[in-house]
Amino acid sequence: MTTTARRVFLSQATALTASLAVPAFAQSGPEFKLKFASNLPVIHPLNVRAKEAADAIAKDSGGKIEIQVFPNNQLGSDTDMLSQIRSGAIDFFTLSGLILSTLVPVASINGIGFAFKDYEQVWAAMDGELGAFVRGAIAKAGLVAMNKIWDNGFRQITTSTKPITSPADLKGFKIRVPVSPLWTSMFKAFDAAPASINFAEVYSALQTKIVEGQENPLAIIQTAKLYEVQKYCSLTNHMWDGFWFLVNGKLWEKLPKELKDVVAKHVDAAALHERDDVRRLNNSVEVELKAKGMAFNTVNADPFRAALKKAHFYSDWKAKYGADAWALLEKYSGKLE
Ligand code: X2X
Repeated sequence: MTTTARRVFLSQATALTASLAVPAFAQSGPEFKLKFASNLPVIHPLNVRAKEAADAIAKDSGGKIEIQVFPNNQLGSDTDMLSQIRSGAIDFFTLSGLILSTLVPVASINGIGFAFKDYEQVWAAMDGELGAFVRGAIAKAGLVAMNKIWDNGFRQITTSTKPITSPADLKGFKIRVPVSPLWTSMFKAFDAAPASINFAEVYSALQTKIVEGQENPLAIIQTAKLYEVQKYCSLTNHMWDGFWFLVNGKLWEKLPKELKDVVAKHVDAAALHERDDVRRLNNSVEVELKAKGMAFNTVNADPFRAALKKAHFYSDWKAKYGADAWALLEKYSGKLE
């Protein structure tokens, strides 16, 4: 080989090696550029873990899937985002089952007042037959719910005016609730005055005193800084709430099997991490919230449960969900009526 020929050969070889070393995706860009949206602050574990899942999915799909994360209602309120996930304007969305119930009625069943006593019951139900039943109903509405529901937590009542110690304290009380018939019905059963407001508007509704109080898990009271506009926190644990990780149905059909597997694997793994994070936060954050000036009280759940019974809350909702769904709830929660 002459020197020139050798040089040409080497440069061709280098070019060849270089082109082999560059994965296909770097030349063509991702095949699926997708959007994930949520209503929670960027520092909430749900968004931290969703971002981790997005990174793992990008890597494991060889760059074929890119997921952009939009936290904090950047793309609109829950009501807006529910329309967007249905139309395909967004691809992934974490939504409380209770709010999803405006489209899939049975999806609110886990929020029945004082049903679950602890996380052991919650995960047995939601990773078991009750969760499977709800996911089946979600699928019929054209959305796909990943297997593992993400934790929001047991909900507590905060107020700017007084602690809630008994159902009597809720009489006429102006409380913000998320947009969901179950929430409204439950606080009406306590004779409160619930106002349906999307989370995007909650801080300002509290700040401007449109409502006196709201209810959310401690992790949200902390990460959304609701302590800045609320004084009292009453540990009612009145319901457990979780976020279904929803996927637009048409996108899911379109995704090849191996990419579906990559998405499901990382999203469900992230859900389990998020559950740990949220539980830890809910258990530890009380001290910080006290330091920020919130006053805490515990309550006895019995009179609250009795008030709901008296208002026919349980029997009315049993009739709405149907005996089959109700039996699945009670399988895990124990008898409620
Ligand atoms: O809207 C709420 O209060 C929140 C953040 O907990 C839900 O998404 C249900």
